[in-house]
Amino acid sequence: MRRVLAALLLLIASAQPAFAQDTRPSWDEWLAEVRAEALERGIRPDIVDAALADLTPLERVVRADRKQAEFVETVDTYINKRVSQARIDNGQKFLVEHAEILADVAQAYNVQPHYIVAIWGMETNYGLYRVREDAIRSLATLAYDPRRADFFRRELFAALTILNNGWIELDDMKSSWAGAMGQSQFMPTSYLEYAVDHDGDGHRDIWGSEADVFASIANYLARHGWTGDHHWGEPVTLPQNFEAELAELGGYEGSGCRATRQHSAELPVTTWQAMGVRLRDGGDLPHPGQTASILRIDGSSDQSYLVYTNFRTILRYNCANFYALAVGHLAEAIE
Ligand SMILES: [Ca+2]
Repeated sequence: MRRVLAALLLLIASAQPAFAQDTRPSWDEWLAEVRAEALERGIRPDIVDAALADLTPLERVVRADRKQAEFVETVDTYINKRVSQARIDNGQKFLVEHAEILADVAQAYNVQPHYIVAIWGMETNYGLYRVREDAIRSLATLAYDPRRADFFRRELFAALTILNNGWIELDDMKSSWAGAMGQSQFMPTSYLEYAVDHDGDGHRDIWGSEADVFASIANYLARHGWTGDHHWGEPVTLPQNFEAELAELGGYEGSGCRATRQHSAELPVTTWQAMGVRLRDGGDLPHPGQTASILRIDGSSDQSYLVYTNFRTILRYNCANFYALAVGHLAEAIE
């Protein structure tokens, strides 16, 4: 026991950083183990060899991961930056350009075209922003890094499964530094679950086929509870006594992803109307037949929104209220 204590004291005294790093196997040892597990999971040897032989970690991926700042922006700054006039113009252009495929996808999944295009616009600026990293290399780097090793290891095996299924070629499997793939920015596990081959060529090509990109986004939304004739929400004003009345009606959500914890309980729109919630221009709340939550940004009463169930579905794509608000505003602007 005394020896353990001495060793601990020595560790504390030495200026070594995180000791998780010290106990890691070398990259080569680790990679050999990943290869063995991939084969065990039934990935074909030629796929394993092509994807993992001579693989080296990507230093800039780890740097990008460490740099992810918790930057503070107001909701207005965030939305103005991402819902720029140029992005609205492009969204309208692409909505017309791809009208036929979008109509087909919208019908198949019951998701309105302008929401599909808005998510595509937010994720990769309508595919104009090309993700450039090799997905396998980025994922392997982050799976070796101790910070979120388990998460990325699962994603790495999902990516190998995608290659094994022949849905995309290794050289075409590009991602962001964090492993989000293609124009719809799907992590490999989401891809396995939700990506769709809509143009019927045998590939779920979220990198190069607009039909597949649109159908994959729509399928993701549909499978997370999207209602095709509803929209995202409304900017509203709250009555003076809002917090006290809300407390009696169930208060805040307190569960789900980080963003939904800022949502009030979900109640009939008529209840909010009776409480004195109004549209920001003073009008009555539309859609009395729906249910909705109140979202207050930083507890400020002039940044409040009535959000319908579709808003929660957008949060399943990316659990950040600012993101979902930007998607909602962009979709409305390009409709
Ligand atoms: Ca396809």
